[in-house]
Amino acid sequence: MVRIDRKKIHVEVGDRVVPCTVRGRFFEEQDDDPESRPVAVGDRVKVELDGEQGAIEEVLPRTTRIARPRPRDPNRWQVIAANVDLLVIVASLKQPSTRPGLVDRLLVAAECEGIEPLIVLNKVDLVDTAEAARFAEPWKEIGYRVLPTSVPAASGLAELRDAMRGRVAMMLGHSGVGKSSLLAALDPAIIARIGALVATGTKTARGAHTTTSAVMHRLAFGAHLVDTPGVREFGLPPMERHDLAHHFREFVPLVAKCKFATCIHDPEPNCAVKAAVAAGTIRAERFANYQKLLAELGGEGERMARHDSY
Ligand SMILES: Nc1nc2c(ncn2[C@@H]2O[C@H](COP(=O)(O)OP(=O)(O)OP(=O)(O)O)[C@@H](O)[C@H]2O)c(=O)[nH]1
Ligand SMILES: [Mg+2]
Ligand SMILES: [Zn+2]
Repeated sequence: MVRIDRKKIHVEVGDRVVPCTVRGRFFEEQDDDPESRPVAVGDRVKVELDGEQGAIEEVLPRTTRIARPRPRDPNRWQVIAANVDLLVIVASLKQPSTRPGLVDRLLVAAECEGIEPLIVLNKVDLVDTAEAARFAEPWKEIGYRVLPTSVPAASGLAELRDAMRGRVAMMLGHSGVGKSSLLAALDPAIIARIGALVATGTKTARGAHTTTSAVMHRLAFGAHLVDTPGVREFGLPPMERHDLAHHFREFVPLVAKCKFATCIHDPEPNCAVKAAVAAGTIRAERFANYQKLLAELGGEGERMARHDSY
């Protein structure tokens, strides 16, 4: 499923995109709000074709899901995209600037679902090389790839295509970091084919096109890419507090060395993670972001994460 609007669910079938209706018990819950339908962008579906149209009969099991609390009903989760296997976290240092805390939060979301993350630092034409390198270092040193890109300078695009080839990728990041611009730069034919920037966005007061719903695009070099609206807030996936440290990859080798097996690496004594922070082998900023996310997960037994604004 590549796109949903008020009336139809659009499904890629071979070389075409076919508008479909839904059928069967699975969809009984469906209401008018496209965001709340039980089929998500990226879902693999069984479709019965009838000429130019189709009917969805079944949604196949999902391998991964990127979800967030529903804006109007934060206790329920909404799947933004299914079956994604590369999460492209798009950041920029200027216009707008991205806080490292958002990158860490999105990394947790990716790690949690077993989705490979790729951090893209876009708009590097607006900053000097040293500044870009400083931003990237905390993630590079723990083994994440950080790819600098610039749309006007067309830099980093070939590397981004290589990383995406054969994958179902999804871009997440603040509004205005350049997700849709990257999409159009990766495959210029996309604008001619579907008018991406116009079709997927609305014009803001400042004249920019902002993406209003998640849309999956098939790119000519052999990849699928889900462009999403900018995130202002992104809730943690539901998890036990104890599990959070497992999604901070440089903590993982240490957690077994804490004195208490139930250690959440915050108040306890003899904590190997905190010792590493004190020794400087774990970055204080990463640990501070860990503590912030831990606080959001609430008390013992409380599984649902509150979400914080970015
Ligand atoms: N200088 C510079 N500007 C860029 C770059 N990439 C995108 N822009 C500009 O940044 C603005 C926002 O770009 P979009 O592609 O609409 O950003 P977006 O992330 O899709 O935003 P939302 O759809 O609102 O989430 C546009 O004016 C782009 O021309 C870049 O690499 N360098
Ligand atoms: Mg956009
Ligand atoms: Zn500990």
